[in-house]
Amino acid sequence: MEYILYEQKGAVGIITISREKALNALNSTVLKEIDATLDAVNLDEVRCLILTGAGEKSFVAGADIGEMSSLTKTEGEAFGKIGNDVFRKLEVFPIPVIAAINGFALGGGCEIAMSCDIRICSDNAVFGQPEVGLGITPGFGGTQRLPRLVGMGIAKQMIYTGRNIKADEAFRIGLVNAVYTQEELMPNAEKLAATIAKNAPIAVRNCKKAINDGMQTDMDQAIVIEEKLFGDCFESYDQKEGMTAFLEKRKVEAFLNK
Ligand code: DAK
Repeated sequence: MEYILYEQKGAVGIITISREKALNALNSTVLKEIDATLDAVNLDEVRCLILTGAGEKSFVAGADIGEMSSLTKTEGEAFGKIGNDVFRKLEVFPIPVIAAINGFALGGGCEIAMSCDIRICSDNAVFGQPEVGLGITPGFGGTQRLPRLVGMGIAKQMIYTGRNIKADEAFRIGLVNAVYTQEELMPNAEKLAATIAKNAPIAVRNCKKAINDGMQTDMDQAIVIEEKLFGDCFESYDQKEGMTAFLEKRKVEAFLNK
């Protein structure tokens, strides 16, 4: 891989986008490498992923403007599809993905963070959808995921003005769950990932699916989705171990993902 580092620490996988010279901007190679990295994650061992950017300045400064500048309509659509496919793969990835946002998260950078399950950031993080200033709309899901996360009014204001916001404002509007110093960001991301990874993996995966699928439909159907995923946990080793441990007043020995 040219631009992606992948490290597995126990049950946690860490994907680092490493194209520091261009502030980790997403060109088509970066997008394809993220896709290939996700395909290679060992889902028997890894129970939570962290996505971050290399360096102390930028998470992802957007899609690569140099690469996009000369695209035709057809090429633009193809570029958009590569990005949308990989962002959607992250969003529906079977295990939770935490975005550890360590600086600029602009355009496609904000959008890739929004495709993750949970966002935490460092105090130097900057968020924004500046696309209208470049003559385009957000193209990697920003018009869809931002209003779902922060509400339509705030999302429209951010997208129509193209104005950037800082970490404290991102926290206030619910775009990120927590803000840490730069030094504390990754330790806290790993702590959060380890806490998730300790829980019953089938249950955690089913929670992700229930929330994702249920939020796209009406409550009557959403409840049915939940029922099925709830039922799916039963007869598993982990369900039996979790409940038996409670009844025997002992700690769970281990969840085995089966
Ligand atoms: N693309 C390419 N290179 C970038 C980049 C980007 N998005 N952002 C930064 N760089 C490069 C700079 O060109 C510079 O390269 P050199 O000149 O050193 O070769 C290097 O990174 C350092 O950047 P600066 O010198 O500008 O650093 P500063 O600290 O002065 O400023 C900045 C940092 C983040 C404020 C600034 O670099 C900046 O404004 N960057 C652009 C941010 C931006 O507008 N991002 C949104 C991009 S648009 C689509 C799907 C998706 C999208 C579009 C279409 N389809 C469906 C087709 C998504 C669009 C976007 O994300």
